[in-house]
Amino acid sequence: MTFRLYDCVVTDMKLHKGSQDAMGLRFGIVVARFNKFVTSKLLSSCVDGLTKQGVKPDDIEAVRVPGAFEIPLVARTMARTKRFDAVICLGAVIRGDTPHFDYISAEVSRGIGQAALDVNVPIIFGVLTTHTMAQAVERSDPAKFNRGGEAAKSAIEMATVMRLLRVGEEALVSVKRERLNVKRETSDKTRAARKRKG
Ligand code: INI
Repeated sequence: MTFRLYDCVVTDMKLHKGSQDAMGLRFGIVVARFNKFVTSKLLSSCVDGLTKQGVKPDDIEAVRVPGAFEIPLVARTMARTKRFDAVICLGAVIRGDTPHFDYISAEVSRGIGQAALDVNVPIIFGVLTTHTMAQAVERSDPAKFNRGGEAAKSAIEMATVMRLLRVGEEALVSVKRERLNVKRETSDKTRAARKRKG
């Protein structure tokens, strides 16, 4: 029996899934300057996470933007170049006394999700949304929650899963092409046979 799952492909009970082997993969990073004390830690642990898994520093490109609100546009633009296997978004939105937090966090999460769907490239949501600065600091700390390192892992897994699915897609296209050719050959033969019969 052969069937497919969306995070992997299962064939005769052999499980193929996304891996952490990142050799040869290319990554784009968009990082917000706002709350730089936090986002710079997210950036360094994200880059560490990628290089530890075999990504060459030359295969990583980072772009700094003013704040989280600006992340989706730049992430989408980077993804559209098709130069990256995944794009990672890093930022820190921290709740204050006004509703500003709600507008920014809603827009950045919606925008990142929409960009990934539009462009068909994994775009990873490594944006912290916290009630306090202390929570943001904890989550960016590589010795604690290490959200930057986690974003790197998610990006590698999604990049390898998408490669698997693309190979599957290409195989499907070539099967369809083959079937079409067989159909054409069959109808050519039938036409030739009819012609011979008169
Ligand atoms: N940007 C952030 O990345 N985090 C925040 O906590 C934040 N707050 O709280 O205001 C923030 N604001 C800036 C915003 O993202 C835009 O850069 C700005 O509004 C210009 O468009």
